[in-house]
Amino acid sequence: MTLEELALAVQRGRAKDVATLVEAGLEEGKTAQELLEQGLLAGMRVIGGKFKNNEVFVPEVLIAARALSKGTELLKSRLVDEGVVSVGKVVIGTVQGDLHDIGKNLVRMMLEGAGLEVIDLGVDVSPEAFVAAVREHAPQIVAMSSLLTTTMVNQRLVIDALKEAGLRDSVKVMVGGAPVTQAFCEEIGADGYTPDAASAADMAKAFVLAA
Ligand code: B12
Repeated sequence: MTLEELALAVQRGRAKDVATLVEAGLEEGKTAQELLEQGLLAGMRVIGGKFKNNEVFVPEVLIAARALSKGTELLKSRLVDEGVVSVGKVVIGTVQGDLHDIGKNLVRMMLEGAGLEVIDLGVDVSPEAFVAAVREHAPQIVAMSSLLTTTMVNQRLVIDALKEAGLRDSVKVMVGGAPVTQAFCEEIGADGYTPDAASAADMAKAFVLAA
C-alpha cells in the first residue's frame, strides 16, 4: 500500500478500503504515526480545503470523516504505544436546549483532522457539564455550537460558569453555529469565532500553539 492510496481512500470516503490499507500498512512495517499523518490526515486536509472553497459539501465531508474515523480507530492503541501525543485537547458540545449537531460534528472532525484530541459532549450540554469536562480533561479549548437564536445565549452561561469555577483563564473559548457572529463572540467574552469548520480547526491549532 502507499500513503497516497490511503489519503485518496479517505477523500473518497471508502471506509472499508481505509481499514484494509491501514492494516496492510501496519503489516508492511509503516508506523501508526506515518499512516495517520501522511495518509488519513493528509486526505482529510484535502477535503477540508475543498469544503472551505465550496468544491465539496457536507455529505462528502461526513463520509470522508467516517472513513477517517475507521482508520483512526484501528490505529488508536498503536498511537498510544508509539507515544504520539495529540497537539492539543478540545472539549466540544452543542449548548443546552439545542439538539442540532451536524455543524458541531463537522467541526469535531476537522479538529480531529488537524491532529487535536476532541472530547465530544454531544448535544443539549449544560454549563455544569462543560465545567465538569474542563475539570476532568484539562483541555486548551472549549468549543460551543448553537443553531438557535434562543440557545445561543446559553454560550454566555457556559462562560459565566467557567468563570465561577475559576477555570475561565485555563481555556480559550470558541463559539460558532449559524446565528453566531463575531460581534456576539466579543459581546459574551469568548476568545474566537469562525463561520465554518475548516477555519475553526485553523484557529484551534493557532490557540494550541500559542498556549
Ligand atoms: C437539520 C436541522 C434540524 C434538525 C437537526 C438534526 C441534527 N442532528 O443536527 C432537526 C430536525 C432535529 C431540527 C430541529 C429544530 N430546528 Co432546525 N434546522 C436544521 C437545518 C435545516 C440545518 C442545520 C444544519 O445542520 N446546517 C448545516 C451545518 C453544517 O451548518 P452549521 O450547523 O451552521 O455549522 C457550520 C458553522 O456554523 C460552523 N460551526 C458550527 N458549530 C460551530 C462551533 C464552533 C466552535 C465553530 C468555531 C464553528 C461552528 O461550522 C459548521 C460547518 O461549516 C436549519 C436550517 C438551515 N438551513 O440552516 C434549521 C434551523 C437551524 N432549525 C430551526 C428551528 C426553529 C428548529 C426547531 C425549533 C424546529 C421546531 N419547531 O421543532 C427544532 C429545535 C430542536 C432543538 N431543540 O434543537 C431554525 C432556527 C431559527 C432560529 N433563528 O433560531 C432553522 C434556522 C430553520 C429555520 N429557518 O427556521 N433542525
